[in-house]
Amino acid sequence: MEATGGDPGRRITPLRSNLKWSHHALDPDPERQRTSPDAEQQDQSRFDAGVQRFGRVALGAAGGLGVLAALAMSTIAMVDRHAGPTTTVVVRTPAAAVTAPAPAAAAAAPISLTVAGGNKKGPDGKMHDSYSKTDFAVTAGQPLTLNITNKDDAPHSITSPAAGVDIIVKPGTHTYTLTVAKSGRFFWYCKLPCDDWAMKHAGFMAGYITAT
Ligand SMILES: [Cu+2]
Repeated sequence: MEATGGDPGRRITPLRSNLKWSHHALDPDPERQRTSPDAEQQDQSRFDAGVQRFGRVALGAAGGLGVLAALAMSTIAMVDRHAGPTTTVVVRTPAAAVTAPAPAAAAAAPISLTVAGGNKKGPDGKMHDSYSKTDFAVTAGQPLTLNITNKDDAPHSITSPAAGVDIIVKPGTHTYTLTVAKSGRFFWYCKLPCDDWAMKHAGFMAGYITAT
């Protein structure tokens, strides 16, 4: 009647091979993965001791209970291995985090763009005024630097009442700051009379500001 576990050796052997495998697979120290014959012998002794202690449980349990017992023994073997005088306890102190202020979020890289009159063909086949870039992504509350070269002889603007943005873009190259307090996707347009069609179409004298 082998199924009743009359022969302890027959029941324990498969558990042993399982344990040796999981034991090493779980070991976080790669140095230990290369087991010398000595270490192998120690492991075996340690394992055998564990089997002695849990033999009754392992033999008495059937099916899933046997697996649980195997896991328990594996855990105990790992604890044994790390116990003892050589155990190092690393205490992480939060001193650095407390004394050093968190680094400020990196400022967004400045964006350079141009604006010119009658320089971009529209779907109507006519040339229209346009900004070279009309979609802007910003972080809410953080300024985005815009280096804008206005090649036209009249000012244009980047205006979005909903976003609280109203930048007057003078002729020549100047630096402006685009800041949106709240997150959202906002339509903007050039509010200064220039190209009526372009002022209503994104990609020309209008576009979107996306603040996240
Ligand atoms: Cu304009």
